[in-house]
Amino acid sequence: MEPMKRAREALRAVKAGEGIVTVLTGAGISAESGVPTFRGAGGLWREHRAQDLATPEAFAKDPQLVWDFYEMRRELVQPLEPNPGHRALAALEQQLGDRMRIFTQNIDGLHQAAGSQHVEELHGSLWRLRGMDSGRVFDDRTIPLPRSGDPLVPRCQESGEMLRPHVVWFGEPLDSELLHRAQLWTEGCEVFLIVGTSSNVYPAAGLAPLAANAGATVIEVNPDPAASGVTFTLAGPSGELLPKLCE
Ligand code: BJW
Repeated sequence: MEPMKRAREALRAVKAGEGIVTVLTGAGISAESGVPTFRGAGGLWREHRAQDLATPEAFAKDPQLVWDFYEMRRELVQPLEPNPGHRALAALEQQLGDRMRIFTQNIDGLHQAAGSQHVEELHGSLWRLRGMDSGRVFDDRTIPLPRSGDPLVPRCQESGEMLRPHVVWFGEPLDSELLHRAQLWTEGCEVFLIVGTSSNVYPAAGLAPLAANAGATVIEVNPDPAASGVTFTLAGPSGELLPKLCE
């Protein structure tokens, strides 16, 4: 039987029962919305050096350069819409309710824009900022960012502290409680769906093998599959394949 049919059957069995579906998404799910990926053709890390832009050392050395990079991405993403892949996952959640979680490596907010309610952002959000001293998190969807005091780098209007993007850079730990939740949902699921990630970046890349070791059916959706521990590979764009898988 073809992988799509078998993957659909695995998902249908969960819908009919009481099992859990855990989803891990990466940049590829947003590619058809127009968000650039990191590593493929046209990827951000092809044009920009990650160590100059997505590390705490880079921000300490040149906060303006790093902020310019994130401003550019906020401007790029703001007008974009979720695609049928995001929407298919939101529709699946309508059927499964609390029995489904999306853990996304993406910072673009497109799962939430598609209507998904249970989304956990492993690498943070383009739409939040964090105080360098207090660690306080600010929501901000306005572009350009409010700037006071220093005209180049945003600061908190109350405390004056410098603000940074609320994202996880290389060498920084993920929120430990969030990562723990991701691991629990991964170990406890019947179906683990991994979509649009090159599985290069840890600890997220360790989740699919964790699911497989715990006995889950692992379904990968990616035109260039890369995960390990996969049961069914659906090779193709998620905007086309997720609606077929989830309907
Ligand atoms: C489609 C498609 C379509 C295209 N449909 N698909 C163990 C082993 C080795 C290294 C490490 C390890 N553990 C930790 C590390 C170090 C490091 C790491 O993993 N390095 C590797 C690169 C070697 N990890 C970290 O540093 C992490 N922190 C950490 O481990 O801390 C430990 C610590 C503990 C205590 C104290 C201190 C530290 C943090 C990693 C943070 C990653 N951050 C970024 C930037 C976030 C903010 C931003 O966006 O600017 O996250 S990097 C970037 O990569 C971004 C992404 O979320 C992440 C993953 O990328 P993703 O989503 O997989 O995208 P791509 O482009 O790689 O792939 C796209 C895929 O889509 C491809 O497969 C395409 O085929 C596919 N695709 N079109 C479906 N239409």
